[in-house]
Amino acid sequence: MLDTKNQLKQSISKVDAILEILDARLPVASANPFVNNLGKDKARLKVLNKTDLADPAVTQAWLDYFSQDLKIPAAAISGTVPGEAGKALQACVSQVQRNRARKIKVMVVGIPNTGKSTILNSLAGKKVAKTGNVPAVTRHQQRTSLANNIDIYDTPGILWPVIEPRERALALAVSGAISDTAVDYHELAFYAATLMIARYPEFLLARYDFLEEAALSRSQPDTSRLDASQFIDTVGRARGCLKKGGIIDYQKASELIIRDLRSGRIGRISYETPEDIEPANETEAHT
Ligand SMILES: Nc1nc2c(ncn2[C@@H]2O[C@H](COP(=O)(O)OP(=O)(O)O)[C@@H](O)[C@H]2O)c(=O)[nH]1
Ligand SMILES: [Mg+2]
Repeated sequence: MLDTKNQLKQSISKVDAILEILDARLPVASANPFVNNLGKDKARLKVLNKTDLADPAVTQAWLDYFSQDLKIPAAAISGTVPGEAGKALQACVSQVQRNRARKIKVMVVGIPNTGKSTILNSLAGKKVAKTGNVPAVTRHQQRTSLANNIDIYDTPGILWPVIEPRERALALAVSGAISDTAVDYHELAFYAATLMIARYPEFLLARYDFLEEAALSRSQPDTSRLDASQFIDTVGRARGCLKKGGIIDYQKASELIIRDLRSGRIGRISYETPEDIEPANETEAHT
């Protein structure tokens, strides 16, 4: 890991600006903790990507938090929407003193699955990087020359071990940053259900119309509301995730819920808010 940190340090020292790609639904958990430190003297833009999947109000709160509280320029985009990546790049390079004779070197950093390759392809206007909902498809650093005298460097998405808080690791796993073979769906579904029951109960009612409104009503005391296990159980039963003898297949039910959440079918959901982070003021503390 020290090695990869040194590599990152070297790569950063060679470029003029950093385009830091984050998942808008989890902009702290999806950040590489070393970039804050290694990139602090560089022109940099925090790109909150996949905003189409995130809660718009929470995304706005993150933009305010980064740009006003932390004084780090930030932009929210959907890399899959034509033109949006270009706007982010523009905002990033506008911070660099331009010397027209020299190329501007921009490095794209980000953990797996945040959308680096999608953004790179959008900037290049053609397919230069492989994309996919599979972590770490980019293996080597590659350079792409763009118009406007800009060279962009794509780095492999390296995932840093997130040890705590546990929620951060779980948010990462739900986002797809961690290989699906390495995740425990039941724990993920429990985490996701807890979050959605607390913050997005109306989305759950709309998606899973067999749920009883009273069971998710905010006006009910917590004890009479559906808890995460009961929720998974109810979804499993209603959607026919059953084993022999009519026993709920928790694995299947959990996978179904995670698939629904990942695809955006439940709604635009953010996993972290600035309030979740601020009390401990941890954002920069890890670096
Ligand atoms: N909904 C949505 N999906 C996106 C967006 N950007 C990328 N993706 C998807 O996220 C997955 C990972 O993207 P990719 O570019 O391969 O990520 P990388 O691992 O960082 O290079 C792919 O399935 C993309 O289609 C976005 O803005 N919105
Ligand atoms: Mg990639």
